[in-house]
Amino acid sequence: PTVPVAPGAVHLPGWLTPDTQADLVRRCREWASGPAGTRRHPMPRGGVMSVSMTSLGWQWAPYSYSRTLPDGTPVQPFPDLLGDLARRAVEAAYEAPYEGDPYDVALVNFYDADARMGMHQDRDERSPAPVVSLSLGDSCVFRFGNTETRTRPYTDVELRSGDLFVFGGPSRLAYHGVPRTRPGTADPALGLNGRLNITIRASGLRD
Ligand code: MD3
Ligand code: FE
Repeated sequence: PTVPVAPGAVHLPGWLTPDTQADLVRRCREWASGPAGTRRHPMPRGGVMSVSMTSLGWQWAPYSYSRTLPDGTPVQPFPDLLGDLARRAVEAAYEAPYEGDPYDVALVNFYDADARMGMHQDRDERSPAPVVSLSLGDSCVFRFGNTETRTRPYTDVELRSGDLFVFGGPSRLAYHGVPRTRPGTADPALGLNGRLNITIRASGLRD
């Protein structure tokens, strides 16, 4: 099923098969154990994010993109697999061929039981291409807001393992966040303790 949540925002529950989910969990572990590793980034107004992140293709540094980590470690290449998956995801969501900028950045976000993500906009990309979000493991409450403020009105959506969410058009700059996960809701067969979210983006940047 395809569930429109707002103009340009489309939720496709259960889009990933269990086999693809298991394959992506395995690959996320490999990417996270590479030289650039996984980081909890500092926040703009102080403190450190509770979500651990691995960047592929470009490092979200934060809060801009770079080909290296702050200590100079090169970011791992963007996997072709994720580019193909993103294109197929957008085509499934909008039921139209994708003709936008090439997908070239992924952020792998790992949430333990206490991790949250505050309301924010994603505006570091230089491309209007939709953001593709894939959820694995524990369910979460995803809060989808408006483009003006980080407060109400917003819609809370339950995201479960295997769900696809595509954010394009007028929704591309909407505030959004993850107020909580639901620890222990992952299928034990997936072998994942917590929640993984993969976002795939077009940076609109060139070297
Ligand atoms: C709406 N991640 O990485 S995914 C992020 O579940 C991020 O880890 C959350 O927000 C997570 O920046 C939410 C859903 C998502 C991703 C990007 C968006 C929603 C978005 C960009 C624009 C609008
Ligand atoms: Fe975001």
